[in-house]
Amino acid sequence: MTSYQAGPPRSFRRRTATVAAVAVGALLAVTPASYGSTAGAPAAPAPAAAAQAAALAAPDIPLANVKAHLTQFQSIATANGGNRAHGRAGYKASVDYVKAKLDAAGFTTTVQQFTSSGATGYNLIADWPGGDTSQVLMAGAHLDSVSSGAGINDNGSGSAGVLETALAVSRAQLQPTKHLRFAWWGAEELGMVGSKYYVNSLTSTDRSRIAGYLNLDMIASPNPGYFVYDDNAALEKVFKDWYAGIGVPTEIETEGDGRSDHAPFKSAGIPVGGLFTGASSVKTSAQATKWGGTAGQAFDRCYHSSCDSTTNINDTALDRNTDALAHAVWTLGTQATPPPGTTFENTADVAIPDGGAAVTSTIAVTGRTGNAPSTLQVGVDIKHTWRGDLVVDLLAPDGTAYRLKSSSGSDSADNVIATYTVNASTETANGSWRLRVQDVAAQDTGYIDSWKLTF
Ligand code: DTR
Ligand code: ZN
Ligand code: ZN
Ligand code: CA
Repeated sequence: MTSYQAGPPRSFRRRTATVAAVAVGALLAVTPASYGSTAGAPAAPAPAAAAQAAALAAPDIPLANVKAHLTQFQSIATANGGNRAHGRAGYKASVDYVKAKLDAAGFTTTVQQFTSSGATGYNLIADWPGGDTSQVLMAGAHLDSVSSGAGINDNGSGSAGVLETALAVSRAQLQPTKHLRFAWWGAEELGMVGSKYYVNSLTSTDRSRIAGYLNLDMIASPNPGYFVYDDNAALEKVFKDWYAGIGVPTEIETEGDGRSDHAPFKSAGIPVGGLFTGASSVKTSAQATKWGGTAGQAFDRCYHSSCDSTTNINDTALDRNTDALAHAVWTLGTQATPPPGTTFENTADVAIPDGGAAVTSTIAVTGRTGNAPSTLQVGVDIKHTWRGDLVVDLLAPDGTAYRLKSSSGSDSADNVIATYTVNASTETANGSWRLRVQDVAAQDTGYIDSWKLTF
């Protein structure tokens, strides 16, 4: 790394104390206002508000109801050649079953047709009337199986979990602040065809109105693990906190990138989260110690096999994951939409390697509509003993870099504490924004103390 030569000889430069060990990367707290931390988080709710919040706690979803849907999916497969695959009668019969339940419960349902591999496919979309349609919270699951079996864990389990959560919304006559939309995808097993078709069919405005998408794909594996998607810090936290509340440790879902219906949403810059209990990978002994089950055995030995039937289900996992989804829908769906002029802040310290590689800190912005403003305010607080070493950029969700500060060797003053105005009007507001900082000269070090975006 070429050290910066201008300025006083290095021997005269102040050394810095070793920066305390700091967290690196994105840390966002979920706040009542949005899927990102906001400056000046709201004070503790007044008793009435606390009572209201408590009143909005999700109900326990009856396991028997969820299993009844699996029984129906099994019957449908048995009556239709043993599967519920794309292009087969069993898939359309599955759509008809789920749609009938939702229509009877007061949802506005839409069947979206598409063609894949020469066969007609169907997505089922169910909107719960009400809520702010500029803030849409979605939950979904693929309804199709592979052709070799009934697909009860993959993915009758996710489909039934999403369905029963939707029906619980109806039973509660929930009046969320956000608009709730539930979806059952076709042709996931052919490569997320249905969910890709849906996302691609949205206008950019409609896409920007989706505050988050929660995906359930395989949530009741017989030898279950408890995995939470880590694609968005705030959504991940909602699920992790729920599981922590029942004393069940979770792991981040690592094998799924791009492997289920959250992928098209993530590619479109929409925050995604989800739950997973494992497929053909093998449970380790450490995992068996924390979760029970059998080490050295696949999470689901019947993955994509004919034995993926109603006997291929772990009831505890099915119950927990469905309750976790309900918690997420109630929690995220009833959060107040952030008002204009909202600040999103990340206060996690991130060490900046001396004369080394750039580091980033992330803020996941949601709850906004449309594009960012032409006068986006970027507040930066970097502690450093020679700020001339530092190059600072803002990275938009699509990766576009906006230079905030270039290095200037002679500037030996401490710290970068400033607010920059960026014309970000061509950038979608929702998404993961990053602050990128690089120390381009040896000696003198520091760390990102905090930064914030005000829309
Ligand atoms: N591709 C999914 C199963 C799957 C495999 N890994 C993950 C990770 C996260 C969700 C799903 C999956 C399928 O066969 O439907
Ligand atoms: Zn599958
Ligand atoms: Zn699946
Ligand atoms: Ca330095």
